[in-house]
Amino acid sequence: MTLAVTRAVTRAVTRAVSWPLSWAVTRRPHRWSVSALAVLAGPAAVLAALGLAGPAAAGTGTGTSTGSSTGTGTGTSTGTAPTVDYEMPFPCGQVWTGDTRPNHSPSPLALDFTRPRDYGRLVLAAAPGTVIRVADLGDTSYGRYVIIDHGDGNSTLYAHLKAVWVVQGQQVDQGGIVGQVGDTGNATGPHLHFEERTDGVDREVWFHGAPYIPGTPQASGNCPDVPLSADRNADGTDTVGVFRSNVRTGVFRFTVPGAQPEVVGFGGGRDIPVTGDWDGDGTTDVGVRRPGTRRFLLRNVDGTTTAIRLGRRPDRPVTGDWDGDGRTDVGVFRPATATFLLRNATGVVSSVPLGSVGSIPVTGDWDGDGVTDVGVFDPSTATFTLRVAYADGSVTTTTVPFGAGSDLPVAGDWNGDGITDVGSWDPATATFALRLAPPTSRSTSAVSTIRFGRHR
Ligand SMILES: [Ca+2]
Ligand SMILES: [Ca+2]
Ligand SMILES: [Ca+2]
Ligand SMILES: [Ca+2]
Repeated sequence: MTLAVTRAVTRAVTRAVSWPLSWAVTRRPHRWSVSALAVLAGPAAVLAALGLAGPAAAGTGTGTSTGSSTGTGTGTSTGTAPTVDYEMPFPCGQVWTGDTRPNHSPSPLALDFTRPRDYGRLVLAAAPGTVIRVADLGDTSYGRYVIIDHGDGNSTLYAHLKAVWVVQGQQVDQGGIVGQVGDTGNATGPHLHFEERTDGVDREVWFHGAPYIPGTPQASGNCPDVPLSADRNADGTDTVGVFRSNVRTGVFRFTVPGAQPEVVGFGGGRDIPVTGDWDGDGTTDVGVRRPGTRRFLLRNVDGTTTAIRLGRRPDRPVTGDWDGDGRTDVGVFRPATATFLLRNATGVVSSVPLGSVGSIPVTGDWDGDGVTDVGVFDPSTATFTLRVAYADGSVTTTTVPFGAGSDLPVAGDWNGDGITDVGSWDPATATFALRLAPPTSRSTSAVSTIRFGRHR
């Protein structure tokens, strides 16, 4: 991605947010992070490094595929790193053990992951990508399974699922929920059958930059930051932030110009973050959508939580002031039908079709009339499509190419002119690029860059 001007104000923000990487797990073992050292010291140290208290969760699982599991954990490795930085397909910090055997189908390189009480546990995407297959083979083979395409011939496969939470064609981020551990297909007990593939052929499974040694309990490092925006001081200008999935809790971190980041703990580790001004006081509040219960949990100023149930599990949460009353409402984008479902203050839900199954939703007030509009980001073309509906019933859509296909889109009013601007966050560098012009403007606009969050 090419980035243009970095303004002085942005440099000040960048200085202010250059906080240390204090968390226990960093993403690359070659940095000799706490986690890398802990891995060398054994599973107990891994748990300690991840802040998991209590007895070690490592232990024998309760079921494998047909045949006995004979993983030996000899430590042999073919030594070839995948070109995708995979993480374990489980929530941050959860400890799982994968095993295999010589006659494991389709390859001894496939792994069966188990842990105590594993039935129904969440299965997460090991890397970002496109869901290219959702299938159900009944009582045979993989049963209910999903394949995610990560580009350049790389894919991952998740089998024997109890339930699938994604649809074919959908974009999933790293850590996105794929489904739940089950025992469908040819399985004698619950477990996750997992494969990493290159050009459709199984390859040695790697996690967190290192080969996984079968039979070894390992804590998941699938703890990606998610970018977001907020106006935390009610000055009419949005700043950026990230939501971090910790082992048990969710943590919002917002940039604060000239000061240390603001940290707000809310939600659980697998929740999807949302932001909005729920009470209309001008300050952006935090919230989450909990996919399992399909509930939005919105944190009020007085510390109470408002719960609103909306949508289905594969739906992606969105927020905006759909009715223009000054308070932010909730909604979802449904990938299967490429439709927004927007709930206003009285509970009425209206539907707005836009984009395609592979679109990532973004929302903002693109025309500055006080009513939030919808938009989508298409990763295949790195293009925003922004929709504005006018009072007379007419609708316009504007396309804005911005960022790269591997970026995650963000939207916010970066320059405080009342019109929402678009932006992007590059997961590889944890860098925001914020477009400082009305989205409907064709001018070559200035771009402000801010490095914030933990890169992947
Ligand atoms: Ca507020
Ligand atoms: Ca409203
Ligand atoms: Ca509007
Ligand atoms: Ca603006």
